[in-house]
Amino acid sequence: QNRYNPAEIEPRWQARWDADPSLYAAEPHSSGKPKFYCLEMLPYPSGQLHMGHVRNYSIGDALARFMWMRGYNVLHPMGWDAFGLPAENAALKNNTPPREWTLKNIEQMKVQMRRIGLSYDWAGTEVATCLPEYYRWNQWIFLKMVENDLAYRKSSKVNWCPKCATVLANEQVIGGCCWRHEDTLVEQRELEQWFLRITKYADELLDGLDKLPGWPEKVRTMQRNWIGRSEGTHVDFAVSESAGKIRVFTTRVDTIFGATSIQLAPEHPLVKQWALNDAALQQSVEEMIAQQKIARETGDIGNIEKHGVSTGRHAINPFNGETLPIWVANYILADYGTGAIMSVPGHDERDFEFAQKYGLPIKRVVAPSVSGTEEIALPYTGKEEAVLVDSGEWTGEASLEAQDKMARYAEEHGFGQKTTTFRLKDWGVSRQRYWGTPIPMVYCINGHEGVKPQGVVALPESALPVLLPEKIEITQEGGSPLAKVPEFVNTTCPVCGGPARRETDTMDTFVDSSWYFYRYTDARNSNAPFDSDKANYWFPIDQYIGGVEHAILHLIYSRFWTKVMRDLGLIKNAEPAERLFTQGMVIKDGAKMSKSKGNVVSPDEMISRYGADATRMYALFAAPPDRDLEWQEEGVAGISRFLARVYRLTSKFAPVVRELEKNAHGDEIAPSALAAQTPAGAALLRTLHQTIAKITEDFSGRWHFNTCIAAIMILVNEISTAEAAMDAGDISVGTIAEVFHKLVLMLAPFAPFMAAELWEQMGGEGVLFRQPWPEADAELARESEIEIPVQINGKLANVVKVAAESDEETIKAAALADEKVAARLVGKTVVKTIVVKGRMVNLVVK
Ligand code: ANZ
Ligand code: ZN
Repeated sequence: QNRYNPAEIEPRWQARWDADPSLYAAEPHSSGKPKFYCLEMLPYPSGQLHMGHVRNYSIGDALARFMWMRGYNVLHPMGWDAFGLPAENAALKNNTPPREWTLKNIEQMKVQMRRIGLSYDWAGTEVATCLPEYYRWNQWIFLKMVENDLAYRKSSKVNWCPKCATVLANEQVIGGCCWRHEDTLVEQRELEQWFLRITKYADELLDGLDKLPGWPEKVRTMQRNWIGRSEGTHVDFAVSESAGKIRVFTTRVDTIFGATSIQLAPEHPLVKQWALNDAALQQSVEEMIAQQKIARETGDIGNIEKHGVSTGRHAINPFNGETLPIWVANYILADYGTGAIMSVPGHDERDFEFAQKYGLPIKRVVAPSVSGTEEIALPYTGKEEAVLVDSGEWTGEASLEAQDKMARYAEEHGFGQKTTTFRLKDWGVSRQRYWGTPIPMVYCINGHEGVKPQGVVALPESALPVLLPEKIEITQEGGSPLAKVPEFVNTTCPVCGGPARRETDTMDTFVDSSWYFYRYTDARNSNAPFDSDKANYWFPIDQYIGGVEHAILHLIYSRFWTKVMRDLGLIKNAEPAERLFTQGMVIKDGAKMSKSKGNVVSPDEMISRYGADATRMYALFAAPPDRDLEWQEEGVAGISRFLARVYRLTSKFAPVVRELEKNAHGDEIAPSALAAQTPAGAALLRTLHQTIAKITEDFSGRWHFNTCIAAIMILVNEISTAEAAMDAGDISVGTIAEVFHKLVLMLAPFAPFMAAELWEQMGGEGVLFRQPWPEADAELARESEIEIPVQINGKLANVVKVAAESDEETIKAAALADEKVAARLVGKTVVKTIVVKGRMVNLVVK
């Protein structure tokens, strides 16, 4: 009857937990306890959990349970990132409506999550972003953004995947192809789109990263690069052949005497104008735009083969009056800086390559010293140590200082000024898809004076939610499916009552995930996205856990959304999450698990074979959580055997513990007094308290759950060894009770089903997961003997054991008495003995 049978234990406990919706519910913020908001990234409801989910959620679950046991008021929510393309694809394939398909998948995955025993407050928090109860607040916030000039419309080039028939964000373009269709080249299209003005927050988004020490450095670096703040100078060059001028952006105005041409992006407005009556130019420019368009649109121009064409026009360098030819070049990006540069081949790699190819002059204007005659190969790109040469009145100035002075000079003379440029662009949120949040705007046929842009009218709040129509035909061909639903499209203008058309694009699904964690704090609110008091109590998130693949977009959009909501007065915090943890991938046979590689291990199968406890414990044990985890079924089997051992031992002694508990009338069992211990009992208690100390520290520090579990294994080994002594009455009943009690408490975050079962068998009162976490007793944990390395002339000779409290003399005596040490000392004289108490002995000999 002491046989471990997870197939019996786990469903039984799951049913009991399901029957009590308050089990994992957060307490109201008046509870007086410190709060802990433990958040895992919400999944897309594909229908099946994968091992990456299991790992992510096992980490969060262990942490949430630990924090409950540490006395925190824990918010541990879960929801569904439920809009998106796969639902439409499924509709095409199986003829199931997206809503039905999505909700069915959610139910399926919820069953899986319950089976794993995850401690979510389903009743209080569950959110599915595809339901109007949620997406109406996307619309509501969108309207606030329109009101505050944070959402606007503009015509722009978009990445277009012909297979998805939709616009892709730049990050969804990988190597020029669609992220979902690795074999499909992305095209460019010009469309009217809605944009969110994330660039307004560029500085704050960047500077805020310095104040997030709880985020991994690599994530912060990725975000810094993504925002890409660049300090430089604008300089205006007059065009010789016309009245116009060309503004360039440069970070090296100090090199301006070395400019030998001006280079324009092929999309530059002047190029368009000149190409109108220059067929040859038109032709070359079109080719340039077509050829490297993807690399150029995504800014990925580092390695493209450089091409250019002369416009036959010229510009005047305002610093020295020199005349420079104006070219068009494919390595100049249209939407970075001003889309125009001064080309300095002597000091810039890309310009050098270009100048060599087209025979443009290459000049040296900075050098490591004033003499400027060093045989330093061009392009020379140094600047900290560089000095200007051949630069008129600026010759001899240090580069960095010259940048300042020359920018000021340009400003004084009205042809330039210091400026800051960002790589970050405004967030295009329009998608030509059905399964997303309708954008709450209409286009009125009456122009509406004063409404800008003309005829674009925001719906009033009272018109929300704009519901997605249920009856819809999804077809392969492109364009917005909603545009083909007249009942949806045709509406009346809220301003004049005249006929109007609804916006038929829907919002990017990154909108949904930008603020879902605020909704969790008040998920059933039907009057507001959430109550500010509740959000202010729970925020910032204490620990956010998820995949590093979300390091850039999701996390930047979430940070942006937080700042917008703060400025709208909805919340007080400036950042969503205090700490972020990115777990490693789950791999099999050395590769990421994926259907295409055929190396997917299904969580359900593992659970059926070994139980949920063994599966999740393995996911935590097999690697440190931030590293990749190589899934090995033998490893799960090993954990399952380990759990079986724990089960057998604990069950066996449970009646003893229970009896004692009964006699103690619910009082705590008397703490173990060392004096009353036999050596066997003392040794067991020592390991127990060392284990408690180690796990408590690992939980609060770096989450090395793998070493936590290893420590529990050592403890269980020790218990096994002591089994005979326990049987023989050589270890007191009180000690036995303490050991098993605390063992089960420590197992609770990792193997909750088995821990709950054993807790009950031992007669434990109340809910296991609300019991106080055991405290390590330093006195009990202290080793009675310690090992001291003995060195002779700095080289290790042997390790000796001494009583933990030994003084220097005793340690020295023990070292000299050691056989190996003594043997090495034969015929030598000890001239000096250095004893570092509790650490080591060094004998200096001649
Ligand atoms: C002249 C120069 C001389 C430059 C030199 C660099 C070194 P970051 O740091 O990335 O901001 N540039 C400016 N706009 C560009 C565009 N739209 N497409 C391609 N290149 C562009 O780089 C700024 C530098 O990148 C600018 O400074 C400009 O080249 C180039 F020795 O101006 B530099
Ligand atoms: Zn109108």
